[in-house]
Amino acid sequence: MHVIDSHTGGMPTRVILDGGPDLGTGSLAERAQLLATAHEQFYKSVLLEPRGQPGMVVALLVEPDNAACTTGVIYFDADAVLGMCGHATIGLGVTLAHLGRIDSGVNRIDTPVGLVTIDLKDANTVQVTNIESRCVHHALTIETAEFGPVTGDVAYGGNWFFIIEPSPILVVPENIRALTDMAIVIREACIAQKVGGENGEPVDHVIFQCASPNDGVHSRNFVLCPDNDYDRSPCGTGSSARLACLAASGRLPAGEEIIQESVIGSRYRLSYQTSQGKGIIPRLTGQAHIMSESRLIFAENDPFRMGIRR
Ligand code: PYC
Repeated sequence: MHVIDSHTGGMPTRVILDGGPDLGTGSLAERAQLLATAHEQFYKSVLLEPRGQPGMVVALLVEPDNAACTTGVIYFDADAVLGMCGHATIGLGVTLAHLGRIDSGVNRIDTPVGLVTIDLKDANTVQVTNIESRCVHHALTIETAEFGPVTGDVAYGGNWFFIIEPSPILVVPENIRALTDMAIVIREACIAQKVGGENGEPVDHVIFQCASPNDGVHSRNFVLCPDNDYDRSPCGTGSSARLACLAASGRLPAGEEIIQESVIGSRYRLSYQTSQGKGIIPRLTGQAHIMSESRLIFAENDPFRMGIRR
């Protein structure tokens, strides 16, 4: 299996160029569903240690539904197939440029949740225009046994987010363990209390949001992903969901650019345009760096060829 690894603001992406499972000829959404339901062993083996690393997301290149797209892609982490992934789309753009498959300028990418565009600004910088994102519930309170009531917004940015602002815990690297533990409890409470999308979609990510102490930076976040690890980048789909909430509450006008930083200090530039539908069209710009190009080997006699199960 031929892979290229990059990181976007510290968050790893593994692009699989060939060697994935046969997902048939259904729509991209159907192929993603088949990957989620019938190929769990495959996606765990590529992402769990020893071949993978915590937090890593795979971008599996597949045929697009839409022939006008440069490629189709299915994103997944060690625990779930994702609708979209912002940091991995930036990593994908830089990887395709590294391979000489795209030049500077705009390319369309097909994902299971819709078409996104990447605009390659230089060898490391990509601007992503995401799918329409929306805030579906404002200031909803859930109950948790450990932390009492917690209030947040439910929003969609390609994945489903519960966004708590201001964060009850200081968003600094020293608190990553405490932030992770609290976010897991909150996600479980959202699922148990059926807080999610309009059609019952479960919350799969939790965001703690706060002001940044750094000049010129609008805000800082901590994002919990489905694999119970945190996003080292400011999370592209999470930033999209948050932009939708800022727009819905009149806190950010269309076209105004802000800087969002992650808990480890990596940054995206964010803005949005209004859309015809209920939400907004987010735009995020970030940087990725190639780390390695390799072939993964899964020998029959390797006791950990399926990854170290957690
Ligand atoms: O950047 O959208 C994102 C993302 C989702 C999960 C990890 N990163």
